[in-house]
Amino acid sequence: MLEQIIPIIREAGRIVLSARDAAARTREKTSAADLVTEYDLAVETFLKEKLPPLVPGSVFFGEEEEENADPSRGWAFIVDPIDGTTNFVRGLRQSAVSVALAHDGTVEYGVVYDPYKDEMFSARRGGGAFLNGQPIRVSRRPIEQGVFGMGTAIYRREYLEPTMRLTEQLFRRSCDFRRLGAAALDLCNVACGRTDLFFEYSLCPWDQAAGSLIVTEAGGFVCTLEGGPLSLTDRCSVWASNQVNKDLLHELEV
Ligand code: 2AM
Ligand code: CA
Repeated sequence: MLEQIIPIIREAGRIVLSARDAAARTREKTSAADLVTEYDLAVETFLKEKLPPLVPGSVFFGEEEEENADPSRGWAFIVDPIDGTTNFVRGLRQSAVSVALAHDGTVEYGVVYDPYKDEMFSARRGGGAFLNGQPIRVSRRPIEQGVFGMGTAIYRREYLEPTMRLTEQLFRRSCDFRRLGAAALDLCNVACGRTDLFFEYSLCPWDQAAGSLIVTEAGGFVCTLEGGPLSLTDRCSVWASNQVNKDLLHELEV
C-alpha cells in the first residue's frame, strides 16, 4: 500500500513546489490566521481523485472538503493537502502533504512529505517508520538535553494561557524550543530524533493522524495532554515524545 501511496504524494508535492504567488491566491476561511490557497484546493482535488481508487469502498476525509465523510468506519483516507498553510503563503518553505489511511478508526498507514527537503516519512502499523526508505527512531535524550516543538493552537485562543504555561515549564527544564507551524512535520521531527518532544493543545485529525503513527512506529509515545488516545473525528490535544520523556507529562501542570 505504501508503495502505491508514496508516488501519488510525491506528485502532490510537485504541485506545492510549482506554486507561484501563493499569497495572492489565498482567502481567509474563519479568520486571518485560517487560510486556504488555490494550491491547498488543487492538491486536495488531485489526492481525492488518486487515493480512493487504491482501496475500493474507502472514503476521503480532507481538510478542505465541505462535506466530510466519517473517518472512523471502514477504510478512510485522512488528508491535509498542505499542512503549514501560513508558512506556505509566506514562503517559509516549511510545509508538508499529510496522508493517513485508517481502518475502523485505527491509523494503519501514514505518510508525510516535505517537498522542500524532498523528505518522505512513512509508516505502516507494526512495520516501523522510515525517512526516504531508511528506518528512523526517536531520540534517547532526556528533557535536560532536549529541544522540544510546540504549536500555539491559533484557532482556539482560549488555549493561549495553558500553552504558554506548559511552554515555560518545559523551557525551564530543556535547552530550547521551536514553533515551526506545521504539526505533521513537528511530529516527524520527534519520530526521527531531531527534536525530543512536541505538544499542541488543539489539532485536527488531518494534522496529526499520519504523523502520530510515524512517531509510534519510530518507537515514540503519543497521547493527548489528558493522557488518552488521539481522535480521528474531532480536534484534540497532542503530546508526542521519545521513551525517555514519556512520563514527563505527569510531572507537568497542563
Ligand atoms: P494547517 O497549516 O494545515 O492549517 C499550527 O499550529 C498547526 O495547526 C498547523 O499544523 C495547522 O495546519 C494546524 N491547524 C490548522 N487549522 C487548524 C484548526 N482549525 N484547528 C486546529 N489546528 C489547525
Ligand atoms: Ca492544511
